[in-house]
Amino acid sequence: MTITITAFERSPDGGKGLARDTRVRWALEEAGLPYAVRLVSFQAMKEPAHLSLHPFGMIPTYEEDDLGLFETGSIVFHIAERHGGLLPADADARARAITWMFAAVNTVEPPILDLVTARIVESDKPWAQERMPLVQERIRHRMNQLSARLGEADWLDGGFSAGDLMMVSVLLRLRPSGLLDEFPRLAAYVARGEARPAYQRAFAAQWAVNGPKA
Ligand code: GTB
Repeated sequence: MTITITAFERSPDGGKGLARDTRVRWALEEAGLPYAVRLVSFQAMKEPAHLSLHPFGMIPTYEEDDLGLFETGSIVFHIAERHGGLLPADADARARAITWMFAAVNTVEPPILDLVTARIVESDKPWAQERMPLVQERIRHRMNQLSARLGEADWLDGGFSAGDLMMVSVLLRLRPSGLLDEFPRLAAYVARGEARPAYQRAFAAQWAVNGPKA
């Protein structure tokens, strides 16, 4: 089995690991699977060869022999389903872990992405400053709920799972804004995820591509 993913030729984040290939790299590292990376430029992402893999012209994609996938939730789920270490064996615990994966991308990530949009895409609009507190309050509301559910636990539902991998990856995007640090339990949860050896290997691999060149 040969696995190839795509990633930015050079991520705009300069190696912070915030582009979405990092979560796929992390899942592959947790599963102990070797993989190759095809780096693509912004221009190449919009060309037919890449569009045949990713209809929306984005990274990451995932190729495994004849199978081609896009969407990180689906890719991480595929890896978790076929390989050990990311989903519990017990059927109910597995269903709950998958629920957390969906919660990460469907319920927690959207308000965080809205902040990114507000800061980058809409910053020159006359209403941008007025809207910002609303955007931030929506995030704080969600973070309060998530923090209350996590409580003093290390992970969202028993042991580390693909649900945590997705949630930590989503929360990482919040760190540059300073909002993550307003929620000490969530900041510690993210730090626990980052401390995992598999995350460290994934981060180092993307850093080798995107970090400042020596
Ligand atoms: N829902 C899809 C998934 O989860 O796979 C979203 C994929 C996606 O948004 N891909 C982005 C992309 O290819 C890269 S990760 N964008 C190119 C385009 O739209 O033309 C998003 C991202 C980009 C940059 C930073 N950064 O610089 O910090 C962080 C995250």
